[in-house]
Amino acid sequence: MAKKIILDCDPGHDDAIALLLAHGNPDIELVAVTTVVGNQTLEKVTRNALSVARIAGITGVPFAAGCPRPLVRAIETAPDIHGETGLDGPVLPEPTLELDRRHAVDLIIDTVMSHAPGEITLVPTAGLTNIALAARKEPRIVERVREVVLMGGGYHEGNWSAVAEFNIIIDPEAAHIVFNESWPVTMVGLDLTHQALATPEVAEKIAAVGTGPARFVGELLDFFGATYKEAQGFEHPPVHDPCAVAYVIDPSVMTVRRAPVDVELSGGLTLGMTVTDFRAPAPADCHTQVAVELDRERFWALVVDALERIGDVEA
Ligand code: PIR
Ligand code: CA
Repeated sequence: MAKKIILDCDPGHDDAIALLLAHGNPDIELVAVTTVVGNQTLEKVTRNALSVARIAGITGVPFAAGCPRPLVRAIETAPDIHGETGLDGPVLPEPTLELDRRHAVDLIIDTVMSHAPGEITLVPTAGLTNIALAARKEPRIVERVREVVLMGGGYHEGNWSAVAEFNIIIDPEAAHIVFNESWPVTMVGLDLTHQALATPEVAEKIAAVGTGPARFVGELLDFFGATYKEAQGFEHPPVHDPCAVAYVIDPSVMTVRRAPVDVELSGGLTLGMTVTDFRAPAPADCHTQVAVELDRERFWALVVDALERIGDVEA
């Protein structure tokens, strides 16, 4: 049976690719998409999500907008990487889907509570504001969710400070809530996603699919590749968010290690660090694990396969 997921995102070039992967893969059923401030303002990332839905041919899935700012901190966006729109590069079509009237937090709660325990997996690929608030508003979701597979953090790498990753540091209090609830959490962090580099060979395989959605991904990678080179000195851009979706599709696409993770809230230099304790043995109540090594070939094969299945979409 296909795994049911809620994708909580801030598109974002790699979020857009995560959405395409989730939609095109037969082992995933996308049951809701929610947005949150992150790479750009809530208004921009929500519009981007709806435009991507049109490009991908996603219909019949509720999309809802969530929190317009983090719990405590001021808004921080990433225009250096994702541009002024949050999805600079390709020309985006006017959205055709209508936004669900519910707040994302309520859509998450309604979806989890109306499914059987263990049915819904949460896949956050942005700041954790919506997820944290959902856990606080309806604590029963914590037991009911199958697992949380999130893109964020890292045990050795940072990208927004020496030790912190963007999705965690933009709302560290929310991340603290999510990592400290009792649900199983898989942290697909920078240690893993920096292995998912869109090399020219990858871009070639995607171009060879030859469809509208594949061309869209090519344009995303062109822009993302240029900004990643300029702003972060990467030869090829790391495509973070689809890695979390890939783990849900097939956990054997990466190795993971069970280890306690907590989020630093008071460090002078280490705010937002996902402090990971690798001392053995992991405590019996350890409910967190971190992604370590990616099977790159199989990961990219999943992305290409999803694009092939999506095919050409009537606009
Ligand atoms: C990527 C992101 C933010 C900043 C940079 N420099 C690069 C976004 C991606 O969408 C991904 O979810 C996560 N945040 C990676 O840090
Ligand atoms: Ca993201």
